[in-house]
Amino acid sequence: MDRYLNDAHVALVKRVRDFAREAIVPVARELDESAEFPWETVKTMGEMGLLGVPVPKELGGMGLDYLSYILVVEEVAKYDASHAITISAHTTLGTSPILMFGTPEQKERYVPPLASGKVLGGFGLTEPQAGSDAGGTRTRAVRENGGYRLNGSKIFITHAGVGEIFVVTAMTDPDAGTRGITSFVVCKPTVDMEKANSLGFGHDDSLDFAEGVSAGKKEDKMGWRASDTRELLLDDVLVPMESRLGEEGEGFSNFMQTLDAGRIGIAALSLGLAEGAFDTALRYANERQQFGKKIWDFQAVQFGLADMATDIEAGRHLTYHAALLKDQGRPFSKAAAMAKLFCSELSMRATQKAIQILGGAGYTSDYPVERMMRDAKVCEIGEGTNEIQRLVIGRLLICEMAHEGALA
Ligand code: COS
Repeated sequence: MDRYLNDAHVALVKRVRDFAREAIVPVARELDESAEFPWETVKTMGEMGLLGVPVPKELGGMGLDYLSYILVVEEVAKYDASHAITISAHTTLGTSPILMFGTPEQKERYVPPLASGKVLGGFGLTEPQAGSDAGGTRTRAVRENGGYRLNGSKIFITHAGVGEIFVVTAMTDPDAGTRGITSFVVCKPTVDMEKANSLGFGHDDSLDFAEGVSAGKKEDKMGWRASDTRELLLDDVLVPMESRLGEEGEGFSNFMQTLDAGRIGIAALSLGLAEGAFDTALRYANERQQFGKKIWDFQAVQFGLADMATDIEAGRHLTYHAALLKDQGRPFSKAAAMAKLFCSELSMRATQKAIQILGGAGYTSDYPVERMMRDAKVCEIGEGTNEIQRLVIGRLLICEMAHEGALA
């Protein structure tokens, strides 16, 4: 992977790997069982700068390129996907829309506490009636007293409980379809104030908490169990004009761009999961003896590992390539959808294969591969189902063909 990575990338990966092995590995299994949010390790990730990797230094981030951020998500996911999605949802979904579409005042106000890891952020898009059909939002924002009144509810929102700053979407003009959707920044206090106060992380008194924004039901999930997923309720929330992110009607196009970038993060997370499962299977195959020899010596096992390694190599090229395009300011929507599609399916194949190689041991929680398989499944669903990725790729292929035809 030398063609993609420089010395700084390699050093960053090593720093993250050392941290993950020392701090995340010992707690990952227990956190998965208890479905508790890992406040302590997330605080450390914030102190290390991992909650603001691609954010400019002057706004409290590390000021690194997007590829660095992708490498961080991948490396953390090798050890625990819940920690990786915490970084990913916070950075690409919570922080980047403000960075990309916010006014200078909004950036100054919200980005530093997010990027420095003082508080967690999230993105409120999905609703009971608006999932893959992201334009079907029912949440309404009506102009009132020089601001807007918001009513609606969002579901499956990462950090809706623990987080404090959210970008949410609402319909300002129901007759205008996707062009009637607008984004807003809303704040609410964390649900775990006691923890936040004891750790000195997760709460910022100076934020403009709006009456009526609250966390709803916590989801009991199959995977990503230590990440916080809940409803985000908007009950008669009055926000000032300055809370609007971008112009009225720009919300749909803006969150599509946010999702394009987020999908590279999910590709990286999936890739990390596949790599973690592969490493476990490789080590196990070299230790486990059957019929008087290491199971590695059986061709069936070697072929399985060879397939996994080949898949992973291909996924890495797709993911790093998409990140590189983004860093170079070139169009990357198709590359991001391809990376997300391929890597999420790869992570399912790799984690299942790893369980098969570990046999009965792989089916128990003594090894991380069963957790990894549960964590992998949602990568085929979140930030756009794989059916949506195929649709996005298909549409872009047709656009490209039409464009080439026009040039001919
Ligand atoms: N970047 C910028 N603008 C985009 C865009 C992108 N990637 N994709 C679409 N747009 C624009 C279009 O150009 C169009 O603009 P105009 O109104 O100026 O013509 C507008 O957005 C509407 O686009 P489109 O007609 O393609 O919208 P559809 O309703 O057909 O929806 C899909 C398109 C299905 C691709 C979209 O709804 C989608 O991605 N759904 C999945 C959502 C998702 O990932 N949810 C999970 C969230 S987890 S946080």
